[in-house]
Order: sequence, then C-alpha cells, then structure tokens
Amino acid sequence: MNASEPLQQRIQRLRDDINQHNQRYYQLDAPQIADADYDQLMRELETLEAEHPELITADSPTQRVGAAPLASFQQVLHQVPMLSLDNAFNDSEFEAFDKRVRDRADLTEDVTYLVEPKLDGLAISLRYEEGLLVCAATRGDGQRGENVTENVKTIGAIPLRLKGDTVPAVVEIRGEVFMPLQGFDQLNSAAIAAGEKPFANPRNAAAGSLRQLDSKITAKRPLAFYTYGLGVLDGMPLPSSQSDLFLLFAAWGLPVCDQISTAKGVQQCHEAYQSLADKRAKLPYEIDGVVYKVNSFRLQQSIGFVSRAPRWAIARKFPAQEKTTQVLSIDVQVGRTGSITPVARLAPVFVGGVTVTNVTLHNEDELHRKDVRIGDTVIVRRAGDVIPEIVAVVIEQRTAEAVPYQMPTLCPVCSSPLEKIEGEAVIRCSAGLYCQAQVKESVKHFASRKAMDVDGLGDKLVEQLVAKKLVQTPADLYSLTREQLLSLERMADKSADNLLQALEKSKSTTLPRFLYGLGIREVGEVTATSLAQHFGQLDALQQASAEVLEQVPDVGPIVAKHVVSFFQLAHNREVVNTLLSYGIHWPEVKALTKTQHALSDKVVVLTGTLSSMTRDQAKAALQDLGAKVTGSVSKKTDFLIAGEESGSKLTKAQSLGVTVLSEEAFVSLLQSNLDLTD
Ligand code: I6G
Repeated sequence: MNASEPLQQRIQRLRDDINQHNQRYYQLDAPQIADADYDQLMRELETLEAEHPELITADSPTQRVGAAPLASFQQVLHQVPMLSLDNAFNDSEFEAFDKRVRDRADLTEDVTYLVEPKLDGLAISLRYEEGLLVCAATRGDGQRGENVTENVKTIGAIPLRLKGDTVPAVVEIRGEVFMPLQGFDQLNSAAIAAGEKPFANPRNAAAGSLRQLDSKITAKRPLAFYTYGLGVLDGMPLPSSQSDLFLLFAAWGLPVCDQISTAKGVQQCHEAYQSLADKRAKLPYEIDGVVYKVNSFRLQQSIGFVSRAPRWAIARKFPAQEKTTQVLSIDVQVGRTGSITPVARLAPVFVGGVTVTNVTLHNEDELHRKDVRIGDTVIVRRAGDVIPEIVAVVIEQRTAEAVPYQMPTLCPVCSSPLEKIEGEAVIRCSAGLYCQAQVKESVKHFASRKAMDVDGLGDKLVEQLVAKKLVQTPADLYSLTREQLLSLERMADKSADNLLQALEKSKSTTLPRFLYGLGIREVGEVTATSLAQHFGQLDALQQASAEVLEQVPDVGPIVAKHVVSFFQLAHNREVVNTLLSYGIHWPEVKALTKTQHALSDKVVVLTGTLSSMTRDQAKAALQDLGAKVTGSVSKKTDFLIAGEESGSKLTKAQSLGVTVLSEEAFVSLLQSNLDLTD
C-alpha cells in the first residue's frame, strides 16, 4: 500500500474544495462558507505543502499569492492576433453594419447576434495547455503582448486549471480583466487615507494593477475577469456558435458575464442595447458600450476580417457623457514652443469615467468664441479616451460678476512680452529657452515615447530637474550623476540606477526620432521621417537652405523656415553637438526606393481628422512613396487611412473589404517597410 495515499487524497480534496469555494465567491457571488473557514482550509493546504514540497503543483490554489518581483515583462507573440473592434456610435451606424453582414453572407433574413456588455477594462489572453494555465499575456499591439502570467495567477476568478472532461489540448481564452466598482472605491479610499494619489478610474486601476512587476502587489488588488472569446483552439472541434462557446467556457469553470443575451434582427439588437444602457448605472462594474457578434461561427467565417478587426462584430459605444460644473478660474499654460494656452480650472466633476478639473480652451479665439468666463456654469463632455472639452456655457446661469477673460500681455513664467504673429491663432512667449516653462517642455518632449523614449523620466521628474537647474537643455540629461539624481525628492537608489540605464539605452536611437525630439516647430514624426529619408545625414540637413528643404515632399515654406531658423541658432547647434558627443547614435538611414515600400503603387484614400499631421502632409508623404492618393473609395482602393470621426468613406471601405489603417498604423507603415496587406 502506498503510505502517502491518504495525504495526497487530503491535499487533492482541499484543493478541490478551495477551487469550488473560489468559483462560488468570485463567479457566482454566492459564497457557501465564512471567510474564516476558507482561511482555515488554505492554511491546512499551505502547511501540508510546506511539509511535502514535492507534492506542490502549478495549479494549487497556494500558487496564487504572487511570485518574486520581475525586472521587466517578457514579450509574448500571440499565435492568433488579438484584434480590436470597429465602433458604431448610433442606430444607423449599427444598421449599416448589419446590412454589410447580410450583404457579405448573402442573406435576406434577420441575423442572430450575441449581445454582451463592453467592459471597461483591459483585454488579456490566457493560454491553457492540457487544461493548465501556462501563460497570460496583455493585448499589446495585437501581435505581441507582455507576459503577465504571475500577476494573472493571483486573480481569484481565473481558474489555474480548466474543469471537466472536454478540455482541449491547447486553448487560448480571450477576455477582459477589470476592477469592480466596489473594490475600486475601497482601493481609492485606502490610497487617499495613506496620502497617495487615487486612480482616475477603474480601467486605469485595473491596468496599473495588472502591470505590476511585483505580483504580490497585484494579489492585493480586487481584480475580476470575464471571458469573451477564443484565440487558439487545438484538439477539439469549434462549437457551432458564440453562445455554445459561452456554455463551454462556463463548463470549464471560466467566468462568463451574466448580462449576455442573443438578439435576432436590428430591432431586437436596439432593444438589447437600450436594456443594457438602462442597467448601466446599476451594474457593479463599468461598461462603455455593447458588443454585437454574429452568433453562428459558420457565418462568421464566411464574413471574415478586415485589417485588424473582425467584420462580424462591432462595439456600439454609449454616447459621450456630459455634466455641468463651475469655472473656478482661468489661467494660461506655456508650451514647448512658447505657445500660450488658456486653461479653465473647474470644480471637480466626474464625467465619462474620470474626474475632470482642467479643460483646455486651446487659444484666445476659442476662448472668446465659447465666451467662457470665471464663475460660469459650463457643460463638460468626455467620451472614451478623448480629452475633455467645454461644450457650452449655460448662459441662463451667468451672474453679473462674470466678465470676459483678458489674455495676459506678459509670460506668466518669465514675464517676457507675449507676441501674436500675423495669421497664427496662438500667442507666444518671446523668450525662447530663457523661459523655464519652455525649457521644461522641450526636455519632456525630447524624452517622450515617440522621441528618445527615456523610460522612467516622467513629467514630475523633469520639472524637478529643471527647477533645480540640474537640466537646462536635453543634452544635460546625459551628464546627470547618480548623486544628483539621489538629491531629488522620492528618488531611491534603484530608481536612480534605472533612470541612468534608461538614458544610456536611449542613446541608441534613429535619426527620425532624434530629429522629432529636437522639437523644431512644425516638425512632427512624419516630417522628421521625411527629412531623415531625404537627407540621410544630420549634417546635410543642418546645412540645407530653405529652397533645398522645400524639395522634401511634405515640407512647405513654413516648415522649411522653422528648420533653417532652428539650426541657425548657435544655442541649438551647441545642444545638438553636445548630444552627439555623449554618444547618441543611429543606424545609417537607407532611403527606401518607391517600389520597395508597402505603399508604393497603392491606391490610398484619406478620411477623418489626423492628429499628428495635416491632410496635405499625409498626402505628400504617400505620394513620395509612390502611392496614388484619390478622393473616393472604390473597389480599386488598396488602403483607407481613417483618422478620428471618419464617416461614410469608412463605412464604404468596410463594405468593400478595403484594408483600413488607423493613423498609428499609417505612421508606423510610413516609418517602416512592413507589408500590411491582408
Ligand atoms: O467581445 C469582446 C469584448 C471586448 C470582443 C473584444 C473586446 O475587446 C476589448 N474584442 C474582440 C476582437 C472580439 N470580441 C472579437
């Protein structure tokens, strides 16, 4: 007889019982035992495993407490890409989607959709091999995410092993990690009580908690999870529909949202949307819309995918939220190039999932057009990740004391005169880098993600470095010493070392990033890329005249003038030379020939508003690569580049199966030689 048999059995029974209680607690919201009794079971299991470490298994509930902190997250390549969803913002956009679905599938009858709330959390992929959770990864860019397995193991709602007899050899479960509202409120109350900064919203709290290098911190955060879909499935046939798949998920012990339903035809879909919109305020978690998916997998397969999203699913977003609040004051901020931006300081108002206290009024014209005055009651709007805005003043509530705001005539930071240039909407501080506000902003810009990407050099740190005069130009960053960093507030040994390492790493860059980081006026990422490709060498660019610069595709007289003036200033030339002397380097720029690039010879249409470049710049960059830019979408169109608020062209492109590129994808395509065609 095997002497360890009873012990193994006891351990297995404890694990089964604990897993069952976890499921009842986290998924069914119906605990069957008191917390103290649950703790007792856990303690017994821990004791037995401590006495017999050879019996510890990867799926034991004791393995959920968190592991040793990581230095960084490893990258994970998604075997099946994690796609995103197209959006519909009103009934008619949803109806157009339904029509496209029926046209593609050649159907006249109503389509059955699975309808689920769109949780405001973050998407994650869970890989189970022979039922055991072996890897959890964030969505990342859809192709590659971060390995957050240790953190995910601490989430009680996520099974470490799938249940039942139907478990496949390999399955990747896609779902949303989120923070329920009650847990979020408790976490934030505790943060405030401890004098720490609270999270802006449950989404940020969930993301911040999941991206902790120390999984013991994640273990303390009240995270939850709902399953929504599938990546890889190996070793069993796919069920016939999305709703059957959810039954399978539940049988495997995965958490499935109890607000999922099916709806047949447009009318029932609208009703399901309205029903969730009505319930929204009472749900224990935040949702920002409703997801519709064609229910039948056979139909889904016949409809297919476009670019980075399935054609058989759509997210119908709830409308932007609006609230009223009071303008407490108006002041101005000084930007990197001295631009003076009026900002309204508001009585804090919770709208669209965040507390809004400041809203930009963009420039003097906008301030006067909206006629926002101190003391006014205003309507504030925020949708999704969009920056909040003042929609209008509630004129009926204006008091006699509310007088129009006068823009200052002197810079609020350095007291130099402000100047307004003919034809420009903005007013600028005339002091250039004598103005400490402009110094701070230019250093922040230089270190930013799209420029030199100095990890860990946040705004607050730059502000301290500039205020203490340790940094006055971007080049000064590279002469910072460990001692200087340690003299800053809240800077520990490890953070100082990490920052020095990040600065060292940033020295290896690309010419477009470096040029963009210099902060030359009107030189965004796209223009920086064009300049780098045209000149190849920094020297050649520095010496170029305005006429020569104007030969670069998206460079007009204004950009050319700014580039020339930038390099004419001795101070700027000195900063560039010092940066190079610290060892900043980049690989040689190889100009791509037109036929090599994924966009060459392609027919491209631009639509919507682009944020990092003008339409003309985008057009010029495309033409330079040999693309043909046309005004309307047809079967011959290869790519539609869709900015914000794209309208009918996007709908048409989707209905014709044209590849749609977001602005981000377009910029990375311009900067690379990837072929994104489906
Ligand atoms: O059902 C879903 C919910 C949320 C999704 C989804 C999602 O993204 C956050 N994304 C995709 C690509 C699909 N369903 C198919």
